[in-house]
Amino acid sequence: MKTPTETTTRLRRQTRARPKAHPHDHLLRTDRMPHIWCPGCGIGTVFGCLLTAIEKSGLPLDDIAIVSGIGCTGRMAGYLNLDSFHTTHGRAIPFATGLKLARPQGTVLVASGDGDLFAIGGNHFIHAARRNIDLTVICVNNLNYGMTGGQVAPSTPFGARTTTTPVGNIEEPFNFCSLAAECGATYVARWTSLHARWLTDSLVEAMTKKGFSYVEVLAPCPTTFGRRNRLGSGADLARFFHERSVIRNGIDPREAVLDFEKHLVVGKFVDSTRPTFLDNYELVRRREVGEWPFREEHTPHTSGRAHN
Ligand SMILES: Cc1ncc(C[n+]2csc(CCOP(=O)(O)OP(=O)(O)O)c2C)c(N)n1
Ligand code: SF4
Ligand SMILES: [Mg+2]
Repeated sequence: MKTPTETTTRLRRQTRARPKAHPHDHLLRTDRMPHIWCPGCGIGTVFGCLLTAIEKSGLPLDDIAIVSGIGCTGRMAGYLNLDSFHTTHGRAIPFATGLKLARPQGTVLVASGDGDLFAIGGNHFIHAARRNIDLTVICVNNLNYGMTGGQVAPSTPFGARTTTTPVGNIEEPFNFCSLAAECGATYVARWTSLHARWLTDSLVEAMTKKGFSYVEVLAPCPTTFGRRNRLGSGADLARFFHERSVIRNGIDPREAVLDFEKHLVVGKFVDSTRPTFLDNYELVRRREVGEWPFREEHTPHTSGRAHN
């Protein structure tokens, strides 16, 4: 018979050998840990919200695929224990479009950075939104190219310093939410990485809704953007975004401005319905569309606002 000391030692060893599982472990490729994200980076918070949203959505895990491009955010797909694809820079949306068209019953998510989705991949974004491909696109907007050392991006605020704009950015950035809405996205929302509950709810809504959904998250990149602009740690940067944020659900996305001096507009801006690419494909395939030019039976898309 073992002495109490021997039993305690054995139990300790067992506990060490089998660390307590995290409730999300089954969604993770734990063999890929530790992840590459820097301390204080906002991507981890967004990733956590995405894991919770996947659980909350009730969607069968075998039916969800996630696609990323290249960048720090682009590492998300590779850490998820789903059908996940880490594709080439800027090409996550065309890859995801192919998946959706080949297997329409599946849910296809895209998670990538502001540079990947709106610089090299910008053309794919606008056409996927116009076609209303049934995808959920999650953009971690950290205002720069984090992975490659902090170059200017289409999101970098006017005057901000980056490695390629050392004395200040001379360009005006895009308002991605307005762009998405103008191109025909049927769900558009923006949060900061500290709006965890709102963000999680938006992700659930977006992934369970039919049509092109866009969810943007303003997130700190302390290592490249924050340091160069003397904005402090990741926590300081997250607080800087959160303190300036104002929730304006249902506002016209053109007015959902990111003014870092005054206020950063967040909220759900668009929640509307129109036929998806596959709906229209079926109509045309079955020869159920009238002869062009149509009369009253055809309704072109108009950007719909979210309900408060
Ligand atoms: C064709 C091609 N061009 C350039 C690169 C280099 N590159 C890798 S990631 C990246 C930008 C990443 O920025 P973003 O999408 O904002 O992601 P973040 O790292 O900020 O999350 C670039 C330019 C590449 N991998 N492939
Ligand atoms: S470089 Fe920036 S975006 Fe990339 S992991 Fe570090 S803090 Fe995050
Ligand atoms: Mg970025």
